[in-house]
Amino acid sequence: MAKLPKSPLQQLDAAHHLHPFTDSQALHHKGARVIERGEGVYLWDADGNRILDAMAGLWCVNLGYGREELVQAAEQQLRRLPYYNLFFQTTHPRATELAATLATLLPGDMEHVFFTGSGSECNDTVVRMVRHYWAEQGRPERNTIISRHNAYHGSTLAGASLGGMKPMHAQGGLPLPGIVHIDQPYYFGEGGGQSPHQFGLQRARQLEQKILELGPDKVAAFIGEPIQGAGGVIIPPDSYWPEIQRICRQYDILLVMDEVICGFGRTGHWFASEHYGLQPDLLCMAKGITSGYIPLGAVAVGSRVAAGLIKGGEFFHGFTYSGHPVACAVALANIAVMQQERLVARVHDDIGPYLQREWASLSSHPLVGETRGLGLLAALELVADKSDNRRFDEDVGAGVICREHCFELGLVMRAVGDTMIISPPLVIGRAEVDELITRARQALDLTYQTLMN
Ligand code: PXG
Repeated sequence: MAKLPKSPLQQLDAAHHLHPFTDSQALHHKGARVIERGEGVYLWDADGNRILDAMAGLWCVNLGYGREELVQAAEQQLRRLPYYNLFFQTTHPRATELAATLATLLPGDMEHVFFTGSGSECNDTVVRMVRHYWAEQGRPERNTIISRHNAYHGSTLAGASLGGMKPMHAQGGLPLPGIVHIDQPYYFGEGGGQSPHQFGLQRARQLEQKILELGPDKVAAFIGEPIQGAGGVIIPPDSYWPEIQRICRQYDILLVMDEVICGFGRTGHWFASEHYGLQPDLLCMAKGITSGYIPLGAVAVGSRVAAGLIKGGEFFHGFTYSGHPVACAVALANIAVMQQERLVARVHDDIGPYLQREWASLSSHPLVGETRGLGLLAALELVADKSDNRRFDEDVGAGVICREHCFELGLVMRAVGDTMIISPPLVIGRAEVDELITRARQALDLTYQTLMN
């Protein structure tokens, strides 16, 4: 591809800015893609191109761009109380109101929340909280946490350790001690000829094997995303989560659901734990809690752990920006809009099923081995041979080729290896879904031409 001259902003960026999850050398060669503005489900780049954002930023802009209600909430709070903290026996009205509002939306007996500034901080909080909880129960040896390969739980030391991303572990000697992994419930990639039901049970029972191998009295908690997002929108077979919950209960292991992506309506429920009939002990949220307009995270705590923490003296943990007042004000406004516009029901009954029906139509494409989805999450698998779902060699980079064609066509769709994924704003309309599908199909056609030439 011919190299275009870089704009002054791109030059400045290359000179001074180190980006997250980015190969800096490649970026310096090309120049960063500059996004300048957003409205609804669309973005505009510095060249004036309009792009349909089928990833809602990074799985977070659930109300879409340009929502005046959220801007107003932030502005009012900035004028009234731009900052105060929640440490040392203090609160401010927005944090308390948000904690109480979340308690009405959360599944099961979750009445308490601990605020953080991000999803990663939620998961660091989880590690410290479950170990503190068990220590206070007189069981400090219950400190190992079981997670899954190819999970994503963030980029801090604890988040990246809980995550199961091999390239992340390879940089800097992770995972931390006391964090171990079992296999993921990825049926398309690893089902190996079993029925989905059998495969789901088999992968869940790896948890039991791991607990027995470690000794049940050494295990503090199991953590999982209801649907793995960054790992490739991996939707477990229906048999998986009930079996995980059964095993956690049998061995008295705390169940932690990381709903940083799945929470706030993405699956057609406030939280995906409801979809799977789960009653977690802890639940992490971030991203959609403010539609990504401002950073905020929260760990919801069920009655058992909350009772232990409340009795257990001071928990020496917290962040300067835990429950930042402006973030809490935006979260309250975000939830109010979701309720006024009945967005969760809309995803469940209307736009979710519509998107899934249209998305499934892509399965007839010669490059597509499977489509899957729930609510406004969806994935498709690119394959070299549809008859036996043989995948492309890794060095072909089929997913990256498809992603680049999407960009050329004005569509943001992510590639995780050769899995193409979407997670559009919850406010997306039917005509916009039609446009998304049309562009995705065109991108698949162009990818086919590129790969077959
Ligand atoms: N848990 C889950 C399930 C996530 O998806 C985090 C925790 C960490 O959240 P913070 O706010 O610390 O980033 C995430 C974040 C991707 C991608 O490429 C996914 C995330 C973040 C950045 C990129 O899909 N998820």
